[in-house]
This record gives sequence, C-alpha cells and structure tokens, in this order.
Amino acid sequence: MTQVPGNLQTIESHMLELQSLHPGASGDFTGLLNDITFAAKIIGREVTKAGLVDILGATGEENVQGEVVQKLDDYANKVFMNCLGRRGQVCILGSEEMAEPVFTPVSQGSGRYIVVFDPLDGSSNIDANVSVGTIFGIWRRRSDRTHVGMDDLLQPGRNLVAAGYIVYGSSTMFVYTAGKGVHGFTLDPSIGEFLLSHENITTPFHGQVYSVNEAYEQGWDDKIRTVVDTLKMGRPGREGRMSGRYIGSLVADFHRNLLYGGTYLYPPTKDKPRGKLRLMCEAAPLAFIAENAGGYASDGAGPILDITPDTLHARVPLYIGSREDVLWIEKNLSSGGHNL
Ligand code: AHM
Ligand code: MG
Repeated sequence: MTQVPGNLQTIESHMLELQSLHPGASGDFTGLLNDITFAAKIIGREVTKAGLVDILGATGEENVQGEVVQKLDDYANKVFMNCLGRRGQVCILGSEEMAEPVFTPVSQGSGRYIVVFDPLDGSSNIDANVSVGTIFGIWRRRSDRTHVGMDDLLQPGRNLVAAGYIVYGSSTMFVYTAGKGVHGFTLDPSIGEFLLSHENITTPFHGQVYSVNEAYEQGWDDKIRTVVDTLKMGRPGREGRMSGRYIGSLVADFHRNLLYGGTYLYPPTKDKPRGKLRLMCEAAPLAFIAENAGGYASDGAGPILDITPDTLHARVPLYIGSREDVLWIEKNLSSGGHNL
C-alpha cells in the first residue's frame, strides 16, 4: 500500500511561515513570491515540451495547427510580466529580455517592490535538452514618495529583499532566500506542487570543481590565466586537483556548485571587458543566494553585492561559489588591476 506522506511542506506554506515571522506584514511580499511560483510552473510546463518542437513546429514557424510557435524565452518573459504585473505589489519590472524597465500602473502609488529577472537563462541549450533556468531578484522601493524613478531600480544587491532561481532539469527545482536561509523545493508534477526538499542549504566552504569557458583563454589577461592554471593543478596547501564542469547554463552550473561545492567563473576578455553576465538579473540575485548559503561572489575586485548598477543591463565579471575559493581568486586578481 502507498505510504501516507508525513511532513510534506509546500512552498506556499513555507512562505506563509516566513510571513508569520513579521507581525503586521501585509502579505504583499508573500503574494509576490506566490506569483513567481505560479509563473515558474507555467514556464516549467512549456520547457518540458520543448523536445516536441520538431513535431509541433520549430520556434518562429507555424506548427501543425497553423499556430506560430513562440520562442521560449519570449514566452517565459511574457508569463513573468503577466503574472507579476497585476496584483499591485510591484512598481518596476526589469527583464533581460526587455531593453527598458517597465513602470507598472501602480508605480505612482502602492507598489512597493521592484523585480528584475532573467526569464530563461541558458536558452540556447534548450534544443539539446540541457537544463535551463529562471533567475529573479526582489528589491524594495527606496522611498515612500509617490513617484518611483530609476534610482529605485538601480540598487546594489546588498539591498535585495529576496532572490531565487528555478532550474528546469531532470526535475524542476525552486530555490530561494529571503535572507533567512536558502531553501530548495522540488516540483511534484503529479500534484503540481513545489515540495520542500532542501531545507537550509549551506554550500561547502571549499569545492573540487571549477566552471569556466576555457575557449576564451586567448582573451584573458595573465592573472586570470594563472588563476585557472593554479585551480587545475591544485592550489598550494590544498589537496588534489580540481575537476572542470561547465554546462554553459549558469543556473545549472551554479546549482551544482552550490550543493557540491565549487566555483563558477566568467572573467572579462579583450572583446568583453565587462564579461557577459548581467549584474541585476543574473549576478546580484545569485550572489545574494550564495552569501546566504555561506558562499561568496566577487567581480574580481570586491563583493558583487556592493556594486551599484549604472543601467538595468550593466554587465559584470563573475566569480561565484565556495567562499574560500572565491576569496582566493579575488585576492589573486585584485592586486594591480587587469591587463587585458
Ligand atoms: P543568456 O542569458 O543569453 O542565456 O546567457 C547567459 C548564459 C549563461 O547561462 C551561461 O553560463 C553563459 O551564458 C554561457 O556563455 P558562454 O557560451 O559565453 O560560455
Ligand atoms: Mg541570462
């Protein structure tokens, strides 16, 4: 006979418990997290159908029913915009898929939160059935004045109220922190609920894995080359060499390293002196999660969380993962600046 489940907890009830720690909370924040959870389920449903595009029609083409098949990153973006823009808690939405931030109709009044997201990170991998993800960060508006502006949007990661990601992999997982531990939930597709599977995730202080696209080595400066060579050969005082693991899908690489220990690197190159990754919708939210799990994130000179973005799409070099390893990388990169 099937066992009756004991102490299962849904993500919604976990979020409500969090809310109860703040007597007087309006429920706006919990409602916002619930909206993100709902959006994640819808996007996850479409991602799992991605392998059917050859049967149903490639993206941008007509499928057998004569409907145009949407690109999944456009689709994911619209789902986020639709799910988050309506209830009145959000004043500004910023997306990797949209050039400009959107000031919602409540931006001149009640909306207290700013959400910046990458709706489908790593989407170039999707046709090969490689894991992809969604990343989000939530900030509070800076002031009570009626009109919000760009300074409400352009805040450092240190001001984040919450951040999370969803990895659409062999199972769909939702990982988030609101500054009180990092918690992971796995989607049970049979009941359509994210169930608590990883409570209070802490990342190993030191890892055995480094994740970097070594094809860009020609464009690196000598310091980065030496750092990566040293990681390969084994750092002085550390036993054993490291292994390389690079999926090329940030959420998946980050998630593996968070659980097992390891460091993800996206250094600057001659042609991309600020690297590739976006500060607001990728680096800062993941840095907030890393620090809340005991890890660390740096741009090679200091904490990612201390950088104030100058635009929504500002890019930043990223070194993120196990605390001791990232601090060692930062120490080796920060003396004397880069020489690209
Ligand atoms: P995207 O936001 O356009 O998907 O780009 C971000 C992705 C990350 O998921 C991944 O880690 C990185 O780009 C891979 O870049 P590269 O192919 O240059 O190594
Ligand atoms: Mg991205």
